[in-house]
Amino acid sequence: MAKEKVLVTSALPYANGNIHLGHLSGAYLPADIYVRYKRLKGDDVIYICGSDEHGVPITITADKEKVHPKVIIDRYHELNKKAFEKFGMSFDIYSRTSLPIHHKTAQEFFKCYYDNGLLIEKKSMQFYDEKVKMFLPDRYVEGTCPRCGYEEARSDECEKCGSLYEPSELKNPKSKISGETPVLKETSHWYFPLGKFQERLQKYIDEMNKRYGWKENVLQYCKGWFTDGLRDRAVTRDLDWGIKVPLNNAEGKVLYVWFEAVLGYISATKDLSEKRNDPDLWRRYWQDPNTKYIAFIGKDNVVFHTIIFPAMLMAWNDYNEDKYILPQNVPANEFLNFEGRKFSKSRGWGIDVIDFLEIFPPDPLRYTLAANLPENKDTDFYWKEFQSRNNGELADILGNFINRTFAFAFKHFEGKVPKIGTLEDIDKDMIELLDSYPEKVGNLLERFRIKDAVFEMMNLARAANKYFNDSEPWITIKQNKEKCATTINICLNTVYTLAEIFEPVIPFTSEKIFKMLNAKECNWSECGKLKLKEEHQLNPPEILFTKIEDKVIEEQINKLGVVEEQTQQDEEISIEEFKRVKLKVAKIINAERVNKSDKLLKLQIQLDNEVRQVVAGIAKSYEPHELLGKNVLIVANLKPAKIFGLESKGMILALDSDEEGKVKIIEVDNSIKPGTLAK
Ligand code: B3M
Ligand code: ZN
Repeated sequence: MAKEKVLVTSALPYANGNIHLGHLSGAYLPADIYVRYKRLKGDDVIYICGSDEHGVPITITADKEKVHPKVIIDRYHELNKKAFEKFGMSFDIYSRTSLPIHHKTAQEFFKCYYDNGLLIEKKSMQFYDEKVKMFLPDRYVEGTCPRCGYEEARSDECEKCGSLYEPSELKNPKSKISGETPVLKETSHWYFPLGKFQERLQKYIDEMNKRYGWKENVLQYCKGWFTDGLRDRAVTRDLDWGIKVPLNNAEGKVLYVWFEAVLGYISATKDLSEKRNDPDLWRRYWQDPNTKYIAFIGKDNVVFHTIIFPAMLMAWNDYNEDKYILPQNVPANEFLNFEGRKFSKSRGWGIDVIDFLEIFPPDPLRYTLAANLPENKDTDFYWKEFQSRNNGELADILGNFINRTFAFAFKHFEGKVPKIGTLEDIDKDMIELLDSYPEKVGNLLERFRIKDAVFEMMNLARAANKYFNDSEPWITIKQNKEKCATTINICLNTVYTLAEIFEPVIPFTSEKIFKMLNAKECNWSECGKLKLKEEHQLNPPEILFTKIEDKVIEEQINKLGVVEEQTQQDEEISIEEFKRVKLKVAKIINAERVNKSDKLLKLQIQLDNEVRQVVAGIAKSYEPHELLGKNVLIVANLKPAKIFGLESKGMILALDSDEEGKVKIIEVDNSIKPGTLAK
């Protein structure tokens, strides 16, 4: 097969925090597995990544710590680079968007669009925080999504439903700096006319999908945006931290972080060219129509990689002789959750890669994550699953097979590869199976079905154990040494194949196995063949996997959520203050939905000798009939309010929402008389 030229990128993580396991599953591990496989195939691959060091995410973190953004990016760039290295990420370069080469590249793109009259200058109303006297871009404002009603939506983008909108459309905006309601104030920005590219983008995605099969989740996201219709997007922001807008009249304005971050892939490749002293390297990938460009990302970044970045490249190509290639595929993953909930640093939920690798080696983590990638739906990391994948699969299946094979070879054949003799059916079947594996696994990896590929890899180890058992070398060694030699020869060759086939997933282990075999990894086309020559000397076996004890896992589980108690310090109040709140038992005697609201229920509740109406936001958690006759706790002396035009007198107490957004009302035993005071 002809060699392919492959350019692979993984999303550039913001250098404002540690990489956690969720990041790995989304955009990094799958890419690394793919890249390692392509390299083994002998394809011409480069793998590009780096830190995203501008934008509001960085300045928010800097503000919190009261330091300059540079302090933040330097710290996290180094930490993340190290974490990735330890995890075995095989980037050709891990660059940074704060480098001059990147600033220059991004400004060139902006200038190209500007000079050719593509950008539109528009005055618009932007949120402005009068207290701190600054415009509030992006994530400095939080509010309710104008499309789906999600209450923690960003100023121009909703994480929940994925819509993009103008800041002025956001409902109930709040400044994240001062907590005040910001005002809208006029400012002027340059806009990229995304709408002009809609038809071409649709055609591009259609064609790529037809030729290369895009993932259904990615196509669905794109379809959503096209249906809404693409609109002009501001590519500048009022902020000091970032890449200066390369125009004279643009004081205090920088390029919008997403506009420049995607170009970071290109400048990182230029950075690699410089480091390798090969000035044209980047052009050989980015500007060769034969390059296969695969962009690995998590689902929250889809629009930027399937619509905005391609449109930017198309626009460049319209005006320049040196033309860029577009992504051939964008195999975005869904999210990995942690023990049933979202990763959350502030709640102490989840674990950073750096911390993980202090306790456990990288390969068991790589294997566990790979076996459970969120390829088509969100998945979860569970500590118990990690333990059982390590103990029950890596150690008991893969490790065990390699151990018993080596133990046998050393005990009975002086650590040398014994001679292969007459083949029986069972041997032929095993040899055939080995031979079929590279293609089987390769086909899956080519189509980004990494989880399935990993499953097949472990199946080969399962089949190998069965072959060993069924061949009974411990019996044949006494009765028919030639047959025993054949078995062990095939087993050693199977070890070789396993080391090769598993290399993309557990590279550190494969390296150890190659050392034990005293052999090198070969091209993928040689994988699965019987390559070990008779009499070849092996090295003594090493321990490949260590079992993880229950108590080690329990220790980790016990740490979950601990930060919550330490950092969330509640404000203290006096007993008098508390006594002002009248908590009373009330019986729900009627409940119905509120017209046009999917959140609210209208309840009639009975206190001692009074019936009141309360409007409660619990419609997503309870059907009206479930509530009838229940005794609940209410705040009885809350000021009456009008909710959705309905009078509401009091508030029903409920426990904070769980992961699905469901709340639980606080029920009181039915024998308690309504109106009873709680103290
Ligand atoms: N830094 C968002 C993220 O870390 C963003 C990706 C940039 S890719 C060019 O999820
Ligand atoms: Zn939304």
